Amino acid sequence: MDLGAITKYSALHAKPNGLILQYGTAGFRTKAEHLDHVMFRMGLLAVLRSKQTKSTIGVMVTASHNPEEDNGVKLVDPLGEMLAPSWEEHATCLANAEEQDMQRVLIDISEKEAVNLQQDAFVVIGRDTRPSSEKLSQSVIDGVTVLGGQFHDYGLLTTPQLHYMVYCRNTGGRYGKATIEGYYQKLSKAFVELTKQASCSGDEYRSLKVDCANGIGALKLREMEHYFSQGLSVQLFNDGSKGKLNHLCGADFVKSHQKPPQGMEIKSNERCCSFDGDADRIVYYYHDADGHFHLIDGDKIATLISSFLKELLVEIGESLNIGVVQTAYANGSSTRYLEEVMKVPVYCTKTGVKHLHHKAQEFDIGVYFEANGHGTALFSTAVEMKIKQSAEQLEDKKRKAAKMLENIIDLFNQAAGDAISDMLVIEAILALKGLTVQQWDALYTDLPNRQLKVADRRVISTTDAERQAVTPPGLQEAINDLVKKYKLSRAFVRPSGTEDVVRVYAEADSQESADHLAHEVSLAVF
Ligand code: 16G
Ligand code: ZN
Repeated sequence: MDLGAITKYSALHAKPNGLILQYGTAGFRTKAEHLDHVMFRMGLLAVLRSKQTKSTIGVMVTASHNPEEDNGVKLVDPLGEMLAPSWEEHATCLANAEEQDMQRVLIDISEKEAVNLQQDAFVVIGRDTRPSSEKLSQSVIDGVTVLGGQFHDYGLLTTPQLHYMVYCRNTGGRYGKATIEGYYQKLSKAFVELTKQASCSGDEYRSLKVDCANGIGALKLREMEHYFSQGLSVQLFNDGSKGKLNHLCGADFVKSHQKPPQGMEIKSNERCCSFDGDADRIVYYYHDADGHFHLIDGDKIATLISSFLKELLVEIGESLNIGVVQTAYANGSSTRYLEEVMKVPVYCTKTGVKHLHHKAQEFDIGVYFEANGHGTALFSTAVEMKIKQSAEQLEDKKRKAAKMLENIIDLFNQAAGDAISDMLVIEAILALKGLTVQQWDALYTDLPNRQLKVADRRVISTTDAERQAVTPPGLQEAINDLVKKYKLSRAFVRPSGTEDVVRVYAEADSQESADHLAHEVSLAVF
């Protein structure tokens, strides 16, 4: 390590005095003007992580659904996964070190993690469309090069595309080609194969309105659309040509306000979806004939996907274990439907993609979605091989089903939840099953629910995948008593991982009851 050079360059990316940041569930996120030093230091850290794992590491510059003035950064581990927890702590330490302590912190991390400093390092970098992202990604590159790391700058990418690149590079090309072209080709080939088999080929199944949150999703979908246009035509809204990123549009807006984005005209029963600002989340929606808005969130997406996968397995005659992973935010109706009607085991983890992803890896086929629309499906290597074999060896209907499953596996981004990939999976399933958006929505009825925020997150700690409050003492008992007053009710509180607030969630048999319960629980938090 050339400590002299690090000190010199670090001074060019100086940390604002007194600024303390934490590597949270989605990396670092704050106002873009406060992030230059963090970017430089994450470049340094990515090199150390790359040397330690002897693999390519990813750095993504984005603040997802946050306002345009914000930015953020997260590191991507070798298999396209979120950074390991012990390295999250290193990231926090390094980002908060005062200038004069930088060298010591870097040496500490290298020693603790037994990093061989002679080892080569390779880092890949991607960024979203925020005005601040280009300069900030340059600061990441400064950090990488000052520690002697090699890099490839992919420039503008969706977050899941960067995860895909990292995964491809570390699996010797087995998963796919680590180029944007490779990504488009892999997904589109699988999608077109699938839709060829769909018997319902009416226009209804072939067109979709997409709200791109004025973000990177628009750019990438435009580049990609001619690859899959044979199977689907997409009409893009909020494509960044006029509006501001995530402003009154995008998956987060639609999910939290339960209304359509601005700038999109919706005719009754038309299928629409929204991406978030970095295209790793997706929700669907439509207006019914009476003009009522219906949201189809991550829970219903998981239901559609897991029921389709289960049907294919039955058809092929394979009994593999499928698990669905949710968080405490999953609507009670979705959990009940999955367990009681579909007979699929459901597991609950803490909020944050890394928790769901890890749990989903325990199954032959693990489907995970957060209600907010972030999710994907994971297939074990053994399953992938088995299905490939079946697609070659079986006959007739069974062979057809195995072939379908093989393509569905290729269509999922198994490195991370991916709005583009999920959209194509959903569109393929709807076409193959001949389901309209209303029929999909009618699988079950969401229980009315309400979310509120209250201050002070430091007093709250939780257990049981955030469903039970441990502190302050007496709070959980109070929540239990309140919940008993309502029908089909459930409520929990949890400290947010991204804002300085406590989140309150309540659901019940009517909107009025859910609203009351949420209000009463938030009073109990004080
Ligand atoms: C982050 C998480 C998201 C989670 C959200 C919860 C990732 C990539 N993102 O954005 O999955 O739903 O945090 O936020 O893990 P909260 O803790 O403020 O409720
Ligand atoms: Zn996002």
